Amino acid sequence: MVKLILVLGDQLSDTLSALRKADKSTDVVVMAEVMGEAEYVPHHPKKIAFLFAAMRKFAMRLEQAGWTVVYARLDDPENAQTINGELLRRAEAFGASEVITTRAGEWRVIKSLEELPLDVTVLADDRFIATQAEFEGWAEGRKALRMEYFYRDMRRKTGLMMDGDKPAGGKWNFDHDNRKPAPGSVEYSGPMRFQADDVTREVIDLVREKFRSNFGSLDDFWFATDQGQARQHLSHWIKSGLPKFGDFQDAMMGDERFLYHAIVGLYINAGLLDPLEVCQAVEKAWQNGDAPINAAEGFIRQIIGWREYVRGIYFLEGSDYMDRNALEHKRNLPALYWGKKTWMRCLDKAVEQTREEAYAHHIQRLMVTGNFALLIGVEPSQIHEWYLAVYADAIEWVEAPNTIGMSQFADGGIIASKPYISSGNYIDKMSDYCKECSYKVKVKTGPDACPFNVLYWHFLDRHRDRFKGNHRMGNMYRVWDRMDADKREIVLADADRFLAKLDAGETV
Ligand code: FAD
Ligand code: DLZ
Ligand code: SF4
Repeated sequence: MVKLILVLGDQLSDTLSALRKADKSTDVVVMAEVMGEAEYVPHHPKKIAFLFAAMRKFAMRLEQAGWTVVYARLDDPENAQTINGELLRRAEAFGASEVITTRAGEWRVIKSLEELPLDVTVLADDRFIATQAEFEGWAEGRKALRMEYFYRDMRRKTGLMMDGDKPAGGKWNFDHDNRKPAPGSVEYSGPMRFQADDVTREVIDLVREKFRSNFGSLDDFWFATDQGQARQHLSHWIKSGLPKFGDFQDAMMGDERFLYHAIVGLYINAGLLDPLEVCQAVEKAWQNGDAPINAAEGFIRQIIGWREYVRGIYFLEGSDYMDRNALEHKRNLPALYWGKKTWMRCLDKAVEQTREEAYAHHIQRLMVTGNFALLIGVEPSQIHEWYLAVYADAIEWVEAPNTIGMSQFADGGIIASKPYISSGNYIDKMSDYCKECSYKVKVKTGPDACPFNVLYWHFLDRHRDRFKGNHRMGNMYRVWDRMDADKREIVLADADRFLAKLDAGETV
């Protein structure tokens, strides 16, 4: 009997468990570009174009390898426009009643597949270092789920940068050598850019036509769209970007959108690159003396540490995770996130590059757009949907823990031991944004003051009951409490005025 093998848009890996389980000679691979997936949040057109082009090329690759693939293009008149609708249509056409798939990376899709009146077998997604059972075993009984300890287990498991049972270089973590402020100039020419081929051009035209009102530019599309290109991009970055990756991992520059970042998240998350393969290539560069230990260790930690850890949390915490709102924040997401003018240069630059590239690096996400949303108290589900929509690497299993947990503290502290908030001082230290900003970062109150400076205290003041006992925040409260009472009043009044202007839709 024919079985349908469902391959989703972020499952473009030759080694996918569903494909391993299938019989090439009898089974049919089902892939579908559907409005249901393209519209549930208003994805950035570059993200949609990337996924559709990569899906089309992966389907061709499977066909060349001898698979029977039925592929629905978005504009096929017969397209049912949902994953389930497409499976039902193909089940009828092939007289099939069984579906094999690899577990989706979003609860929404997992739950929807459960509703199908077909016999659906869901296999584990083993394109990760840790199994879910391993993560749950690690998490069980722990008071705090801190990434650093989980990461050490993943180092031991993979043997990456290990000398026997000891970490290479005698330390697990070389972050002490990282986190340098923005450099004067960047020596790396940035990610490898690919000319759109025929498949990609056709997809771009389609996306331009169907998603013209979505936030985001489709101009100058340069992403890799197949495994071969993604590997070329990786080699290019390892040779030229990796050596300084660690040093400037946290730096931000107005005119350098990529600095030394790898821009591999979208490729790994879609399945074009394997996380272990990526880490092994980085380890090799370090072994050959082509990259320093702080760069190699820092990078590998992001992949086998953070990436694996947030995935574990997403599935451990369950499908209600996206609704968490521990700080009871209710403000609507300001229009500046969708490109409305702002005088705050850090936000203006982060949003501008997001619109143009469907990319911003971690510190821009955490300490600019995330920090601001947290300080002003945006409802977490709204900022979560924004991140899910606007970044090419955003799939919910990785985006939601980063947003709901790490960035917005909406899970009450499962991921972060304290909220990631800062005044303008941190942004000034790590970036070149403030020099040309209309606001003055050194000014603490009044109309010229950097808004982050007053919003920071406003946040601490309104959440005092929750955070005053947090030992990592004691210092902040001591500084606030020592401030002159009149000054405190002025700070809070300035912050309230700023929030009122924001809510009234004025340009801030
Ligand atoms: P690099 O800085 O070069 O890092 C290398 C790789 O490490 C990344 O590609 C990624 O695979 C991994 N990595 C690094 N940090 C994290 C992290 N915190 N969690 C998981 N993996 C990590 N990452 C996503 O892949 N998809 C998302 O939707 C996403 N949303 C985020 C939302 C917020 C609010 C924040 C603060 C972070 C988010 N991240 C997300 C994590 C991180 O910002 C991106 O992985 C990174 O910016 C991708 O760019 P890069 O490939 O150049 O990464
Ligand atoms: C993000 C996305 C988009 C925009 N479009 C599709 C699509 O048309 N077909 C598809 O199979 N997947 C798409 N995806 C990815 C899914 O929405 C979802 O994030 C993942 O399948 C979860 O594993
Ligand atoms: Fe951002 Fe404040 Fe710096 Fe302006 S002064 S760029 S608002 S941190």
